[in-house]
Amino acid sequence: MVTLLVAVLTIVLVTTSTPTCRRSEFPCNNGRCVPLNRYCDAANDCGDSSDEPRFCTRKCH
Ligand SMILES: [Ca+2]
Repeated sequence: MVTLLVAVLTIVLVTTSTPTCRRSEFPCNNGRCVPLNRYCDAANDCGDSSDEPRFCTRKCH
């Protein structure tokens, strides 16, 4: 039973610690989420410029 509890706790921890961005959002490196249409728009929306990679293709993935 203890193993099961540990497994459940691990799953909860993993799912809550990972950035939960919507499908329509881009997950920033700093954990923030910005709308995908803000990706590669030459404006630093994340705050750490992770939505503005060096080689922007203007393609939303
Ligand atoms: Ca941007």
